Amino acid sequence: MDINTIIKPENLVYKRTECLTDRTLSYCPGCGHGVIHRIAMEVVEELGIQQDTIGVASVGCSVLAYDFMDIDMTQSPHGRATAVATGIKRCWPDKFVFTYQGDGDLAAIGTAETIHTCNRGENITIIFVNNGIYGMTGGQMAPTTLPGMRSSTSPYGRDVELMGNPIKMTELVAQLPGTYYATRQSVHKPANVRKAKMAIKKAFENQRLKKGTSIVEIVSNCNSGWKMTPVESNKWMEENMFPFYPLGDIKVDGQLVTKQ
Ligand SMILES: Cc1ncc(C[n+]2csc(CCOP(=O)(O)OP(=O)(O)O)c2C)c(N)n1
Ligand code: SF4
Repeated sequence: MDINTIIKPENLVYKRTECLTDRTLSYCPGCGHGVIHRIAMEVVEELGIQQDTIGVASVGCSVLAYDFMDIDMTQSPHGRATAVATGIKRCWPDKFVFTYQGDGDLAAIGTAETIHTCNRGENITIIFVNNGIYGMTGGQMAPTTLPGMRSSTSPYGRDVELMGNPIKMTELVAQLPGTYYATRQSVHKPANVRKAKMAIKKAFENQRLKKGTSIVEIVSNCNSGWKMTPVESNKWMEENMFPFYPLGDIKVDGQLVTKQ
């Protein structure tokens, strides 16, 4: 079989969504950000809302998200993404507005914005990529760094006595009345990618129904910052991140999900 037979349209099994640009992603090979970009934009395409979606990129490795997502986007550094998204949504209540934030951005410099946005029940979608460290700036400890986890600023492992406990932001904001949907997903395996995509779709559909804030946390790797190969980092994530940050729904349709 020659190449021209293989690439016939009827043999097509995957096509990149037109909601992504042709730019080469700036992420490290093996990093979850690229997959999360793809599924977010596939959701936008499937819902037919490319012209009606406005994204807010934050600070961190995803600072250039507006180069990769072919929709209207702005950028709001230093944790202010949900505040900017609030303003955009209030000006254009019928647009689909989302933020794309790492844990350093959302759970450290943006703690106040995140909590108050959820508490106000702003009708937006928050995509929160939790890789447990500050990726872009060199792998420093973040509020989400696990106890004992090594980072460039906790080279002997996070000492809880000295550095405090990690914050489970999604559980925290799920307690707030304005948070309508809170879930934690991952993208390290095809089945998980599908679940994460369904969660992002639900979060966008909640906006159409004007239900309040939806937050989709995606536990991801930072293979460069964790100083591991992509395969090692996914294994490490399963063995260490998931027990502390269990995958699954935390609040659905405004109701907290009781874990058995
Ligand atoms: C001292 C200092 N504080 C804050 C910043 C802002 N800042 C730029 S990138 C970054 C890291 C963001 O990490 P995260 O949100 O976890 O995203 P990742 O790069 O891991 O995807 C921060 C905090 C900075 N550069 N220097
Ligand atoms: S430094 Fe980490 S978070 Fe940033 S692109 Fe590389 S692997 Fe991804």
